[in-house]
Amino acid sequence: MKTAFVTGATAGIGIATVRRLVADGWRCVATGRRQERLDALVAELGADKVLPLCFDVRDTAALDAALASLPEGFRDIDLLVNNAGLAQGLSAAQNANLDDWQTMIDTNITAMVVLTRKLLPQLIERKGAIIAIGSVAGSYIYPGGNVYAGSKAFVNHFTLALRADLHGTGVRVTSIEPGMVETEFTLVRTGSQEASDSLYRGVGLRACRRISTSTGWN
Ligand code: NDP
Ligand code: 8X3
Repeated sequence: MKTAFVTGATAGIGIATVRRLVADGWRCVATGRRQERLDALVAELGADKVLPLCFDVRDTAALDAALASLPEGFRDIDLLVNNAGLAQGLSAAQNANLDDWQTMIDTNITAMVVLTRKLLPQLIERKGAIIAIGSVAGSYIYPGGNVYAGSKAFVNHFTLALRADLHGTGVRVTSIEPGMVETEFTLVRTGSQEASDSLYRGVGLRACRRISTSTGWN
């Protein structure tokens, strides 16, 4: 049985990814800051299938401790899903809150590259795979998207850079750039359930700009 490491598995795209992977026969390390959500996921899918790791991805010391705590059976990672991420605010750049910008850069960029670097040696050894969740916002910009859009452009570009560096190692690298998906994303971004409900109301189509795959993905 193969093992995936999925960040941001307490909600939205991450929790759906864990459910799908487990249904397809994978074991998953599921991460996030909300312990009760991780506990519920373990109760739902089974402790033999899901290993919860509760930590903030921006905290490198906590990440190191979490990785060191992985038990036999969840220690050998075949697939890294870099999903944890967020947007904060929708202000134009000239009015934006710098703390919001820093939070997005720390979470969407820095934490992702740190975790990826730490898992790369074993992913290479196991000829594993990396999937990064970018966004259409990384290519198609809207007012107020500024640093969020820039961080997602980084995700997409970093994925292409990884593919170049890892060519010949057997590691497969993919980015997925979803369009609007109804999750907790807009609630987190705006702090308003009403804003979230109104954005997603009536949205029937779910767009995905590109799924880029390296040779050999199937
Ligand atoms: P959600 O808000 O529903 O889920 C975000 C997940 O990221 C949660 O599990 C959250 O866990 C985790 N997370 C956020 N910050 C941290 C942190 N500092 N440390 C640990 N975990 C963190 O949003 P989505 O499912 O929509 O977002 C998932 C990814 O998809 C993001 O990268 C987002 O940019 C991307 N995306 C989303 C789209 C959408 O329309 N929804 C479209 C395109 C891309 P917790 O709060 O428990 O820590
Ligand atoms: C999230 C999609 O369009 O709300 O990446 O920025 S969008």
